[in-house]
Amino acid sequence: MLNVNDTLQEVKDDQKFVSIIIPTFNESLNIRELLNQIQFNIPAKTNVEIIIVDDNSPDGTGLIVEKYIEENSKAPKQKLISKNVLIRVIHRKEKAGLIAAIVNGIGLCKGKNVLIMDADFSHPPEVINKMISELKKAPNCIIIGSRYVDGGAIDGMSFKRFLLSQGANWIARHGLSLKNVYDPMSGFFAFPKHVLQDVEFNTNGFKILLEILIKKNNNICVKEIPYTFRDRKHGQSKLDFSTIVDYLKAVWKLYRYGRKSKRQNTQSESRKSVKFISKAARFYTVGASGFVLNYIISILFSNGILGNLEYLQATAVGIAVSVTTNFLLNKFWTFEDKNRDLIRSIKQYGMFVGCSSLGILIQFLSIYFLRESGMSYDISLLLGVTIASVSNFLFNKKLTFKENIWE
Ligand SMILES: Nc1nc2c(ncn2[C@@H]2O[C@H](COP(=O)(O)OP(=O)(O)OP(=O)(O)O)[C@@H](O)[C@H]2O)c(=O)[nH]1
Ligand SMILES: [Mg+2]
Repeated sequence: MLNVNDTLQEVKDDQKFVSIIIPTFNESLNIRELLNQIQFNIPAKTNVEIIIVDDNSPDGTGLIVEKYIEENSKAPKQKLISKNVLIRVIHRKEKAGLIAAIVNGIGLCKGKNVLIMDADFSHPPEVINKMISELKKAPNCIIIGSRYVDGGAIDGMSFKRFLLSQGANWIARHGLSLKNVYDPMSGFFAFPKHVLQDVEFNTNGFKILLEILIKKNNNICVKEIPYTFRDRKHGQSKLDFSTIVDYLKAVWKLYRYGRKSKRQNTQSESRKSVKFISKAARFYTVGASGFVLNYIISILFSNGILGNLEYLQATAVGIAVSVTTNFLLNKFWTFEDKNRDLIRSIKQYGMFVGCSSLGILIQFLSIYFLRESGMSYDISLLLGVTIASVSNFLFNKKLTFKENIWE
């Protein structure tokens, strides 16, 4: 069970202005210096509580903090480091995930506001001062330390990590419709505790801010202040393949949450990104079904079960049947076109065949140009098929079913 060191009498009823919550796992080389620097950067006369939430770090991070408190307390057994700063440690039994650790810290903190940061110096303590003053100016806003607004930067991150971070950020902003937030993946942010009223955390992810923004239906004031993210000072990253899988699972859960709550509010799905993605998913599902059908029909017409055609004729029947079923499924299911007028449908069918042929031509040309420019055949083929499938979808959306591209 949790063992919470909150025995200090001075704070029993005293609400701090802000609780700085720092989850730790194996941060023994960073934690002392971090605690020193945070205290150095707290504005005078602001009552602050620093809570370290440690998941029983094998390198003794939790115990190091205990010792730090003991050495620096004003009096024995007190955890008050200076007149306005108190430090506490929450010792958790085992490593049970970052969001769980942070939620645990928030549940036990005494601050009116909460500030979350990492322990590895990726989040510079010098910015805390600015965040606290923003909290004072905008008491109902989430203040986000942002790498992606003017003045923000990333320093010393490996190219692979940079790509992962950019990819994850893109997915969050576009897939979850958070376009007005530039750094929804930030782990460095502050907010008034009341923001979390009626927010229930249920992803097992790494990015608690993302979950807060989605659960507030993106309907909360957000202020981003720039900072320079630096690679961790000491110690090892906890980011591994399972973190990426957890992230994708969390995004999927939040995506469905957003869709459900939007439906409840508007009775129908109105987010353009959601419509676009769901239509693309249907279009490619239809394409896959056509591929299977094409194969089965061609075989059945060549081996005597449905006919005894020459292989080229059997292939032509397979193509004709699958193009027709693809068209009908896309018309009535993918693009939900209820109009059954025969002439209109025949025209649409012609356009569908034209767009599909254009897709084939685009595939040939892309592969030709990529291959001739020196790229290997397998990569050229992969890119060619991708370009052709995307253009096939977009052309049919725009030209056959007369929809705007982005909806
Ligand atoms: N309590 C707790 N803290 C964790 C856990 N995983 C990571 N942390 C802490 O959360 C913060 C962020 O973790 P990092 O390992 O720095 O993750 P990252 O910033 O994505 O990756 P790097 O900076 O490359 O290490 C650090 O302070 C870690 O010590 C966990 O399971 N439990
Ligand atoms: Mg880090």
